[in-house]
Amino acid sequence: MKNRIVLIVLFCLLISPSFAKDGYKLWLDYQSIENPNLAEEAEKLFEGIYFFGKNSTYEVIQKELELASKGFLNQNPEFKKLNQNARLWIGTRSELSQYLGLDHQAKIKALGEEGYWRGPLNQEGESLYAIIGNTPKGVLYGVFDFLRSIQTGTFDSNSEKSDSPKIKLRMLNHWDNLDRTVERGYAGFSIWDWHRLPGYIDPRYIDYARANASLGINAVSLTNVNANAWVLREDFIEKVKVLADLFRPYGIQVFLTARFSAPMEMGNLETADPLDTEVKKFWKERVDLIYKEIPDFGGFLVKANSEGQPGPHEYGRNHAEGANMLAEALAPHGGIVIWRAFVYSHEIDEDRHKQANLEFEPLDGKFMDNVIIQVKNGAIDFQPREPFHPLFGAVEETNLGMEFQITQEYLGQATQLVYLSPMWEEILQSKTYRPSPNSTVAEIIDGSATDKELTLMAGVSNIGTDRNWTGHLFGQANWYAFGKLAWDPYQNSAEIAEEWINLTFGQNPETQRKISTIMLQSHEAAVNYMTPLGLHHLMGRSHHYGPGPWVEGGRADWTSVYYHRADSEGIGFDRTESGSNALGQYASEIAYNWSDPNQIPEKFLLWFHHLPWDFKLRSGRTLWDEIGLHYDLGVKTAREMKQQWDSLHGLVDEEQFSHTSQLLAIQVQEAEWWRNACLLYFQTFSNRPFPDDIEKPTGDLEYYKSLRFPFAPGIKPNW
Ligand code: BDP
Repeated sequence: MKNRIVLIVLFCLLISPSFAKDGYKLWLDYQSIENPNLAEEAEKLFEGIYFFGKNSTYEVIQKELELASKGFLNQNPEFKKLNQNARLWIGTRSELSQYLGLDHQAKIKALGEEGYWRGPLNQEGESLYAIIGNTPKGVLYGVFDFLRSIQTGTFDSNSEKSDSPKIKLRMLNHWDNLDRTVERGYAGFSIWDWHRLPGYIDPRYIDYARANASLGINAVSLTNVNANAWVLREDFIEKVKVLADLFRPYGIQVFLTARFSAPMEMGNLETADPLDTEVKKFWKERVDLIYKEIPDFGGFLVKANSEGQPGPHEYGRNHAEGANMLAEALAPHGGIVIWRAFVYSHEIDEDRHKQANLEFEPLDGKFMDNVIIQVKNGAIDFQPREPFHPLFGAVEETNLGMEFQITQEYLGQATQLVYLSPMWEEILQSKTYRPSPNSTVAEIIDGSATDKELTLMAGVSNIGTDRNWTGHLFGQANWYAFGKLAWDPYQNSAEIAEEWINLTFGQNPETQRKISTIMLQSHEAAVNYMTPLGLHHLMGRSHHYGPGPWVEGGRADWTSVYYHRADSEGIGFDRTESGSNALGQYASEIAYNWSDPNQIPEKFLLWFHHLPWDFKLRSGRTLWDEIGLHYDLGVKTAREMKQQWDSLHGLVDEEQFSHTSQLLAIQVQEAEWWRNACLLYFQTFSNRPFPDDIEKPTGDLEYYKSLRFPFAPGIKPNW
């Protein structure tokens, strides 16, 4: 009997999935340290930890150190008294002031509220290691960075490091509905279990907070921008309070989306006019009520007068009047309004590209100081590649924040491996030429070009209830990279990838090199097989997943054909002076250079120009041939990515391997689908043969047109 039990246990251990990596631990998987010297150094520190104070943030740091010590060294850490040989000192600058020289104190102070310093300290001949912030939050960031350095094998007890964030609000925007569906969410349901809150606390909330804090993400808005007024009800505020209380020690502030018509839906008012006294009173009371429960509530994120959402325009008021009304209610509590510049309405007859600038430029200087205008990275809508949004640089008096989309709505959702950091980096590094000739988007976002302090980078979350959080394992890399760029928008995508790979797949150089190659080419590959050379908005209209360059549902307004404008002569959207002149919304240097099809970067060619099929590109080939080549190159790169990955069999964990390998196989098929559908369709206009050196598109255009995705995640089925 006993033997049988032993056998069963052994068998269970052998097949136990607990050894496999299911992705739940994200980049916080504290694995046993292989390097003996590093293990010895770490052991010394973990055996003698001293906290210079007591607060809820230090409590969560203590828990993190316990987890880390067990993972790294298979032992519990020891928390000591100062005179008991404590070697790892943890505290704030003021708590440690008597041990720090004046210069050292000044150096730490200069790092600001959220900065940290970590490094060796010599005390009476004893060598210690200290992690010091100006606030407990800074300490928390320092500790996570310290742990990361051990994970990546780069920790050196003799060297120091200091760091501080360049952007004030580093924020995730969840597009989560109260019924737990997630708009454009591809990783299961919403992690906010509203039904069981406030009584039940899902352990995921804590792991979510840990993951964010480890990256320096310090704000989250919990609910969909297509907002539901219910979240402002007392019973929901109780639920939100529980989350806010859990996140507070991790330095994370909670925001909610505010539905502009809430005074009518909840307050029984006849109007939501922002200048109406009763409306103002409604919001003031609601805000006061929230702050009673959540004293550090962040404020509201608002989508107004866009895609059918209510807003001030209904009452003949503008965005500033709408935003300021909310800002006035929030200001006494230190709260802010994040007002979105993504304004799409069918009422206007202009190029959709121009709408945000048309509505917001005239309001420059009219927004209160506690309002930030949150601008999507490009003027259309999170397309696989967009030029930067012309609002960056166009206004000087207004706080501008960046909105990136982490969830891959238009980039293969949670099925395709697309590392988004290079796309974000391209935007951040773009020269705006305004306010000064050398300004870049990053400098506007971090306030250095505009002298602004209230700065923001937001990312539309890709997180859901899937065991691995993001659906595709590599979706984690996008969450990770977003956090890193929000902390420092000048970081390099290759370095971020390298760090994430190290934390996720370990330190084998061959593995690292191959995965890095896959990641760094993945975005360009997707652009090539979806929307090369500045084409955009070619996806199917409802699901935003596969190709749909044709008119769907019989309406041509603002569908793909509106954007690509293919005809027998040529293809592309003329946004120069002879067309919509959206180009005129950029700085004159850009408008001038890009209005010449021979000068504009070819990646934006058809975004701004309608050109003949035989137009000659820099390669000497015709536009038609180049389009074909790009689509084909996208497919070839997807195949290479799959081959590279498959060569890692045995080098990465089996579960990670097979998850990614299967998804890459689908990605290859879908790249082919995009190429075939788009090229066959465009050929009906160009009437030209495909270039000789590409694999010829196969399949039946009518079949591609007939494909529907009624059950695609993230959308409500359109019966
Ligand atoms: C579009 C999405 C839509 C969002 C909208 C937005 O398709 O679901 O509501 O953006 O950002 O890309 O408000």
